[in-house]
Amino acid sequence: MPVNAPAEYFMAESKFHSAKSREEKIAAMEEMVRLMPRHHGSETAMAQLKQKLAKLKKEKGAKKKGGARLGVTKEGEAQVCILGFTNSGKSTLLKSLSGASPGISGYAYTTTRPEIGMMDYSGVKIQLVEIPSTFRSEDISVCRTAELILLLAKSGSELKELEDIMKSNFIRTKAVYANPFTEPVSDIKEKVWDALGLIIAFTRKSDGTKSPMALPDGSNISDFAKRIHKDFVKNFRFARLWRNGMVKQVGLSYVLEHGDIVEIRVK
Ligand SMILES: Nc1nc2c(ncn2[C@@H]2O[C@H](COP(=O)(O)OP(=O)(O)OP(=O)(O)O)[C@@H](O)[C@H]2O)c(=O)[nH]1
Ligand SMILES: [Mg+2]
Repeated sequence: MPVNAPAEYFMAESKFHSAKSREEKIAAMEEMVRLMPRHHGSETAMAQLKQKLAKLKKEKGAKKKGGARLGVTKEGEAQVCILGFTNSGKSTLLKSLSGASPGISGYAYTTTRPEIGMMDYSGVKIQLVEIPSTFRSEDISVCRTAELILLLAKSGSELKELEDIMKSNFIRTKAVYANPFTEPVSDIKEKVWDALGLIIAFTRKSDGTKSPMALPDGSNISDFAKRIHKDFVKNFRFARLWRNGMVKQVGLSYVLEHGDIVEIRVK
């Protein structure tokens, strides 16, 4: 059993045990790999899990040629997949949100491999992944472990078709919908951020410098401290918190709000 695994890990594990198909098992196991803490104590468990996953995938993809393709390595605070039919403006949006330079053209299926870009939201990095519209299972499976899917569609029927593609690939990741031909890019950016359910709190060092940290909405000082250093909770004395120009002293269970500035004091 992995050391310090979050509750979500055990939920994924129970999903794995109750999975009825191999696809569902793979999906649950991919989630387990994603959720397993990465530290020295979990290395063996992680290696075993990855081995099991590889075996499971091999059974499934025996007909596939050319070896397994690597997925997209997660970077940043969250991963968002951009899913849509060809010429739905995926690459154009990826470029305007992240500054990446994917190929863009009026021809169909210009993007043939997942294209990656990093979006900055108030100093927090969000990874964007354009999924090629050929919807190969190895590409679409990136969506399974992403935090969010951004569906680009020009009509309700297109949207419905995209949802059906998700369903048939056993993808249950939260999704939001946008039409880049009618919605301003800035609105789409806000929509993505809102759907991620994150807040930004700032760490404040004793020299007064601040740096942003993204946390799930509802996180408390303990969650915040853990992200800085594992010993911060153990050695915690109190935290100083700035909110709306006021400063107060708070404890580990104090719930954070977007925009809070926090300085942790340790023993
Ligand atoms: N008017 C308008 N045209 C757009 C918009 N977004 C993309 N386009 C055009 O639509 C065409 C396809 O855009 P892409 O961004 O390459 O679309 P894609 O979904 O990445 O397409 P593939 O990768 O080829 O499947 C290009 O000619 C773009 O210039 C938009 O918001 N408004
Ligand atoms: Mg493209």
